[in-house]
Order: sequence, then structure tokens, then C-alpha cells
Amino acid sequence: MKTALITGATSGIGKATARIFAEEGFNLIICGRREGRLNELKEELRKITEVLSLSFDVRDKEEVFKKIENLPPDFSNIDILINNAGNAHGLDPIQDGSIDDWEAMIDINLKGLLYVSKAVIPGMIDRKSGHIINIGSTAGKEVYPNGNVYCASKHAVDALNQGMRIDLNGKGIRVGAINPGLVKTEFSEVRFKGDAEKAEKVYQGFEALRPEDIADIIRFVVTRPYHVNIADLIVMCTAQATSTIVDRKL
Ligand code: NDP
Ligand code: 8X3
Repeated sequence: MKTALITGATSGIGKATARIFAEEGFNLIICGRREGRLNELKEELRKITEVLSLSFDVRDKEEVFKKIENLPPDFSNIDILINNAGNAHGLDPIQDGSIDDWEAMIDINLKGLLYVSKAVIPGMIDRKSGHIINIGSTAGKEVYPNGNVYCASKHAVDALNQGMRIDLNGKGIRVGAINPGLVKTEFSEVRFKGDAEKAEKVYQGFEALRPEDIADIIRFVVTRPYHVNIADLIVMCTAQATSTIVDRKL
């Protein structure tokens, strides 16, 4: 049975992916900072599969390596890594942006993804098998007003997705990215620091993607035959054409 490690499994896309992977019967390592949420999800999913919860902040590199290098034997061979943990922090013009927000996005979306990947990849190389899915964004394919540093962090994920695929070529490891457009999760609440009204407005007047839509695509990607690697996928809701062109019926 395959073992999948999902970062950012306490909410949104990561949580929906954990649920869909449980249906597939995968052993799950669910990660995030909020232990209470991890425990709740573990309670729910352990009825159908084996689940281990690992609470750590992806910014804390010592913790990332300690947790991933000391997995119990039943979970230590990670077949699938979903690099999903991440968020936007703020939506300000570059001249007004908060340095704390910039650092959070670079430390979580980029450096955190690197730490987790570095902890997981050696085992995949030893076993000559593995599948890494990097959750990028349309913000990694284009830049929108005030998106500056978030877009930069996701462009970096796009570059790393390509770089990982090149460097791991011939080692039996599949690497690919899924780049969603607007998905209704806690993403905008985090971006606007808990301002629920502002967050709600992002998704007003059209039917945004749901986290389950992305999870379903991730399921498709990981269940292709071994010789098929979906290298890079952009997914938008029907109402969205680009980051800034969204057909809102307001
Ligand atoms: P959510 O806010 O719903 O989920 C974010 C997840 O990331 C949470 O589980 C959170 O867990 C985890 N996370 C955030 N910071 C850290 C950290 N420092 N250490 C460990 N885990 C962390 O957002 P989404 O589900 O929408 O986002 C998931 C991914 O999808 C992100 O990479 C995002 O950039 C990307 N994405 C989202 C889109 C959208 O429109 N929603 C579109 C395109 C891409 P916890 O707080 O418990 O640590
Ligand atoms: C999330 C999509 O457009 O809010 O990455 O940046 S967007």
C-alpha cells in the first residue's frame, strides 16, 4: 500500500486531498501546525486507513528533518509527497508591503517546500521510486496587481518543479505541479488576516473551484500508470480566464 505525506492537511486543498487519498486506501502522513485539526482529521480517516499526524512548522528546518527522518517504520517509505503547505500574506503594492508578510511567504511557500523535499527525496532515490506533486498556482504563471511577493514565491515553485524534474530524471521519481486558480478555502482569510468579509468578496459572483476539485485532480495524477507523469497542470474555474479576468455576475 502506498504512503503519502501531505503538507498543509489541516485545511483546504490538503485536507480534501487527505480525504480522497484515504478513499484510495493510501497510508497517510498528515502535516500542519494546528494539532487539534490534525487529530480531528486523523480520528475521521483512521476508520478507513492508517494515519499518522505530524505537527510542525515548515519554516523550522530542524523540526522538519527531525520529524521526517524519525518516522515509524510503517510510514517511513514515502511514495507520494504533496508539497501543498502555503499561503498568501497580504495584498499590497510593493512600496507598502510588510516585510513580515514577505518573509512569511518566502519562508513557507519556498523554503518550507525545499526543506520538506530535501528530507523526503533521499528515501525516494534509494528506493528508485516516488512521486512529488508541487502545488503551485496561476500566480506562478502570471503576476497580478499587488500579488508581487506571493507571485514571486509561486514562480519559484514553478522553477523548482522544473528543476526537481530535471535533477531527478533517471532516478525513478515522478515530479509534477498542479497550478490552481481561485479555490474557495481559508486562503483569502489568511491573506487578509482573518477579515472574513474581505475574504468572502474574493469569491463573490461566480462559482470558484472547491478544494475537492483539486483533490480529485491530484488523485487522477497519482493513479496514472508509472510511465505517465503529469508534469504541469493549470486548473481554473470556468468563470476565470486569467488572475484578473473573472466573470463575476454582481
Ligand atoms: P488554506 O489556508 O486553506 O490551507 C493552507 C494550509 O497550509 C493549511 O493546512 C496550513 O496549516 C498550511 N500551512 C500554512 N503555513 C504553514 C506553516 N508555516 N507550516 C506548516 N503548514 C503551514 O489554503 P489552500 O488550501 O487554498 O492552500 C494550499 C496551497 O494551495 C497553498 O500552497 C496555496 O498557495 C495553493 N493555492 C491556493 C489557491 C486558492 O485559491 N485557494 C490557488 C492556487 C494555489 P496550519 O495553519 O495548520 O499550519
Ligand atoms: C491562489 C490564487 O489568484 O488568489 O494562488 O493568487 S490567487
